[in-house]
Amino acid sequence: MPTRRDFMKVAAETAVGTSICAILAEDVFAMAVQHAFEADSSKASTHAAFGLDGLHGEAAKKKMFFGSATSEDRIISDIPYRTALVKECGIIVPEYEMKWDIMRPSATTYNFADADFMINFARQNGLAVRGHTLCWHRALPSWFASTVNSRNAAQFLTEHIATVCGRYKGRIHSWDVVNEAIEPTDRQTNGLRNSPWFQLLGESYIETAFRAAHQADPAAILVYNEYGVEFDDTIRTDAIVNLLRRLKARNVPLHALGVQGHIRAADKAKFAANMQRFRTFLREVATLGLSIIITELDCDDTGLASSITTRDEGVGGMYGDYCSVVMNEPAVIGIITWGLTDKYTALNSTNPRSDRLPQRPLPLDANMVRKNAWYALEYWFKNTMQRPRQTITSVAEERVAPIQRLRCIPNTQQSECEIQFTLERSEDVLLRLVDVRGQDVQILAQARFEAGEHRFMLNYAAFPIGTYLCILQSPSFLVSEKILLQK
Ligand code: 9MR
Repeated sequence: MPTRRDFMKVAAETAVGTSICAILAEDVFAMAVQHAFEADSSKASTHAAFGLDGLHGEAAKKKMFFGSATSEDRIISDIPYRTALVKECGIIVPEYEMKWDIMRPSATTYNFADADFMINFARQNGLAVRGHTLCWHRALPSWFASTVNSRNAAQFLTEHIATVCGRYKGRIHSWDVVNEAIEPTDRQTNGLRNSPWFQLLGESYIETAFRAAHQADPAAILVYNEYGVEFDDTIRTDAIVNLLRRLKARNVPLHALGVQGHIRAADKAKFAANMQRFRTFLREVATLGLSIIITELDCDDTGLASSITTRDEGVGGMYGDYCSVVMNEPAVIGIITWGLTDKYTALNSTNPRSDRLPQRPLPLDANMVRKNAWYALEYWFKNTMQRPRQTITSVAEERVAPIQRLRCIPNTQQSECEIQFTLERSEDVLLRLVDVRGQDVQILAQARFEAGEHRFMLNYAAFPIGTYLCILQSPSFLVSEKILLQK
């Protein structure tokens, strides 16, 4: 029997779960319902249908994109968060679900469930997806060290990439193929990090990874993703540019640099002092013919006083300074923040404040309220130059699976409503009626139904008149029908 979580997943995968209804006014509710019946889940129609005015909406006017890192549990469990995510973002990136430690429970098996959920959620809400990450020195599974050796490492790497990229072929806007391969303080050749992959394969692992990714998904934008380029560390930035140059010289399929953008508000003066060098670095990368994506922007507020106003102004100011550099570089095509709301920032565990107050590094606060950082991004999306072409359209925007037919036919004289649905195969089904606030009014059925047509009679004499939503869901689909119940 499917669990509640299975049903919740399906609700979360659609733009019209109780979630949306719970907070939107009735006219928007009506549009949401209509949207559920427009099987076309293209981003444009989603954002138009909901009349969204979030950051991606602004970015898209300049042919850029805005999105954020997210994860499965918070999408499933947190309705206001999920709503804000769909409203603000045009693209999401799984913070965990596509890393080796989640995808590879053993050397011979794959866990696709979590990544599949993210892909389906994105698809059904008209969002693009960044894949993160195919080759990294961290988040490796526990079996890795004792199983992967210099004889089989290339095989492990190429097989993993072929399998994962192949599975999501056409569904991924851009892949972080290799993550954080430079660390000059490790004192290896070419400033490369002394990572397990480097130890096993030498520098060639980087090229191997990009070639495997391109072969498996030729349409995806392939990204080398790196941090620590904003400040006065030219040994580091030179090593990065030289790596990119070597890869381009060898015709490696590399399309963009990912600049993570983990910054600190307390580094404002340091950032200002190095702005020109940061600009030059971005120019150098652009000159190699690469696009640039800001992939993990957040602004650590440690070092700022406890006051919320002080921190929000400090963080917002730093977002503004950062944007004044990156938005003025035409090669920068989009911005992703590492989380959307302070509620889920990883910084509270990786770098807690000394006063133990939760950090405020992201565009929305823990109640999904827009902060200075949000307005700084909005300002810069409004004031940046239009990019020459829309890169986000490289995402395959398929039609969602054919819906299971659901019809509701009210009979006002009898205060009854006939509910009919047709299943293409035998399914565990939940059929329920919710009000415009998304509250369950009645569970009409929760059972296994055979393929074919089914009918229910709902007596609504005791219900207040008004608009309701009839929802039919199973672990694999969710459809809904708006009903106006009058007497
Ligand atoms: O934010 C992520 C944190 O919650 C994870 O524990 C960690 C390991 O999987 O990864 C963090 O995200 C990192 C990203 O994957 C790569 N760049 C640095 C990010 C912050 O550490």
